[in-house]
Amino acid sequence: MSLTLYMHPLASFCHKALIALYENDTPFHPYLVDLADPEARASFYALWPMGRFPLLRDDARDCLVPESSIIIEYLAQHYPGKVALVPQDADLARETRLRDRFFDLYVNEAMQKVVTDRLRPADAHDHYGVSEARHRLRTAYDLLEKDMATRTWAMGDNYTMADCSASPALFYANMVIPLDESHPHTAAYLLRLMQRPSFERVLREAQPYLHMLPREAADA
Ligand SMILES: N[C@@H](CCC(=O)N[C@@H](CS)C(=O)NCC(=O)O)C(=O)O
Repeated sequence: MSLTLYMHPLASFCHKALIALYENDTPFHPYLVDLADPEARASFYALWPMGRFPLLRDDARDCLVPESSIIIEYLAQHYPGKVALVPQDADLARETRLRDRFFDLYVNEAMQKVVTDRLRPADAHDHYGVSEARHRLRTAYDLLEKDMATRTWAMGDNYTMADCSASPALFYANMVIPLDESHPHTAAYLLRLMQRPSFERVLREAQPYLHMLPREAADA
């Protein structure tokens, strides 16, 4: 087995890469990085000084691949499987990348801004930034609601990389601003994502760590 994924089972961008690996039953070794452990943190930073996971190591090709979208592109290119996560057609591939960016930048990162602010000391909250992030998230929900009224998956009938990104982004965002009755099509889409065996497995594996999430509504 040549692939190692440096990850944490609670981290949303790691979920995205794990979903891609599980979708195609790609063999890999999961390497849990505990950033709270000084030794583990130092070795991870020595490998990738940006200190962000997921990070993929491929011994067969002797390379290191950071960034969740690039990891999925790399897997699609070098370890393709039954699910074409990046379509062959150039226009469809570009549209898939746009939707992948949308979920990462406007849903996942907005959600993370709200959640990580809850971990800050009482005198260091960024109320303005959190309020902006919540506004961005609501705008993203409204745009998605229109799209998901007529689509099964983010790109239509075919499951792609954009759905890998959507899964953890919407799962955690739904805890920050519930989709409930206001965005029924997006809520139904999240349910479909959660019923997909790849994401079901990721959530099952994250279960023992979910209590670590900062849930108190310090930003409400
Ligand atoms: N753009 C990166 C983002 C990766 C990222 O933000 N990872 C978070 C976990 S979801 C992380 O490594 N956090 C650790 C830290 O910030 O110290 C990607 O798509 O992989």
